[in-house]
Amino acid sequence: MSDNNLLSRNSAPHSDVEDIKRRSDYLRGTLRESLEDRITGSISEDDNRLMKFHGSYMQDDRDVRNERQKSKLEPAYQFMVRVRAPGGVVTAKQWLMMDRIAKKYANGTIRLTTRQSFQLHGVLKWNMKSVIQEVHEELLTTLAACGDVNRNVMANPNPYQSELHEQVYEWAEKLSRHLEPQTRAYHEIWLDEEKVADSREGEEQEPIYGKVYLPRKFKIGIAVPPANEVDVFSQDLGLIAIEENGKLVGFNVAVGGGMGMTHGDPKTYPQLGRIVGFATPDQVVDVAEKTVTIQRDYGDRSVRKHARFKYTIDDRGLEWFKDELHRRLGWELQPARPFQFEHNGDRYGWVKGSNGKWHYTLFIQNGRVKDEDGYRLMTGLREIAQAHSGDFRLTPNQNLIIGNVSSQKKRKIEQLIEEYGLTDGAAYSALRRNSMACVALPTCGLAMAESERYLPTLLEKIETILEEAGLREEEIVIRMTGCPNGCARPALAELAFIGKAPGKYNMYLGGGFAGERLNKLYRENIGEAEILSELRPILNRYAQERRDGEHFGDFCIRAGYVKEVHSGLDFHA
Ligand code: SRM
Ligand code: SF4
Repeated sequence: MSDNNLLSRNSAPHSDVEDIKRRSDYLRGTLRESLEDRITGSISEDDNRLMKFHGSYMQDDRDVRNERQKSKLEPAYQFMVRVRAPGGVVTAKQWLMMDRIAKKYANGTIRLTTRQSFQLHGVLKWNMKSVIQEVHEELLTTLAACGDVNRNVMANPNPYQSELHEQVYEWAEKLSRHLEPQTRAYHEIWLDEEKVADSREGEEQEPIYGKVYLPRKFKIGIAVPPANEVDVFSQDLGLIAIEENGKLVGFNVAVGGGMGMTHGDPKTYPQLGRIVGFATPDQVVDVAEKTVTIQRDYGDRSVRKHARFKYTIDDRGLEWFKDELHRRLGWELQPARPFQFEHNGDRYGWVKGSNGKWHYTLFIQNGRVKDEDGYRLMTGLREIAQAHSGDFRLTPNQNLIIGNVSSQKKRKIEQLIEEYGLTDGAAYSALRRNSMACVALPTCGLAMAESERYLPTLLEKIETILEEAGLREEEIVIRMTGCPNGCARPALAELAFIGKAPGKYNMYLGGGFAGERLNKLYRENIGEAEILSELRPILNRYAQERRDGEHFGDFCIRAGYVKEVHSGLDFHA
């Protein structure tokens, strides 16, 4: 489809970002010039939009913003760099590279994200090129880690079903490669490739995306039942692996999930993906490509808040989508196959995979890898990476698996885990083991409240209530974000806090334990004291009245605290 046709479908005036993309010459803009400008640590706003496609955001340290303003200094500009790893799988050598560049160019910490990628914070403009080159040398990339394209493809790390995981991971990689932007801009700007004159336009130069790329970000995740760590229903395109006798036979296809919303704007809402059928493995790349092109052609290019695929589907209907998909494919999806999810959290400690290798899942509080007094996590992981011949897997819950450890190496890894006191979370409450918090302050420009820096403190206080109620070992999924964009997928948690203002949160209850149901607003704009006084009686009642095996989210609905929500259209109702 030509870009002109594409815009005629979106007859409303398109957003500024669409113009920036169109004028950018396939993501080049004036990024090269902006990076070379030594007068400021920042880049222009237009280039910042394009920078996202290259895997980075310009930020400023919000902790020192006011102080610098008073001293008439420009904000402390710095860049966040996101490194993609399909399915979260990296080699020990790649881990060591991330560790090295985090210390050399960033703030000395590594952030494991909720989509199984790495993030570095605090990189200065002058060091951006070196960072990206060093990432590239180890065969990883920042390209398309952000921006209006397909993002990091998630896949269930599932160590105990190692053979199935291998097969699923292969498809995550294939999808990731197939949907990568084709522009050479990344190679020219960061890797010093010569620009070769290219007269090809639109579909020829970017066969899937065209000149203006997608209306908005696009996300794919693959789950392997009974585990739903990737929160498959939060993805624009969710794939549910179906196996027979340990072999992958295909995927149920779910479309139109997403978490983001804006406080006070009921036209925005989190939504669950809906299953539209089943595809065999060799069909799945085609299904993904056609789904992406449907969103490319029909997604809203005028209002970015309304531009995600979930709104395209909700506005036009699921039947419309299925017809359009089948028309583009030239064949029809088969009926969906049965499956059952049991949880969306990680399983910690050692497990032996079906391939005979060992895997150890470590608890990493909110995904932040750093050295602290008394807990040298970053050094410990560096030592492990130096001794380890298997892989590392970033989990969708911000944790880390030391994967594919041979029986011979297991003792050595165990020794290092012990030496550095690295934890599998067993010493923590089950609530903390099932917790996630987004980055928020001080780096995230959109944060309204603390998240990563605050959740551990709040958890301590909730843990006291849990102890009293005898619920310390009760698995409850809790998530916090600093704003309603939903980066820690809070709308799927049994208990969630979404930032509203400094120290104030909206409190949500009733999400499904396996990520199959949205939660619902319970209390608005409350601070810590109210959070605790609201939560105490609910947890106490849960301890006394819960049925055998009843999860907290289910109980909150049965006990009448909130209504059950199976569609984003009812989220605000
Ligand atoms: Fe996110 C924007 C961090 C996963 C929904 N997200 C941001 C930015 C880049 C802020 C910005 O635009 O200026 C945050 C950078 C903070 C920082 O300082 O590092 C940010 N998002 C993150 C990460 C690092 C959170 C984490 O703690 O791990 C996650 C990186 C994922 C990755 O590796 O690719 C992250 N973001 C998510 C998820 C969860 C997921 O994808 O599974 C969501 C909800 C799912 C979804 O997309 O619907 C999510 N992020 C958003 C949104 C809302 C999008 C929307 O539909 O409205 C924004 C804001 C935007 O795009 O305008 C956003
Ligand atoms: Fe920032 Fe909001 Fe995402 Fe948290 S949820 S990282 S505050 S955009």
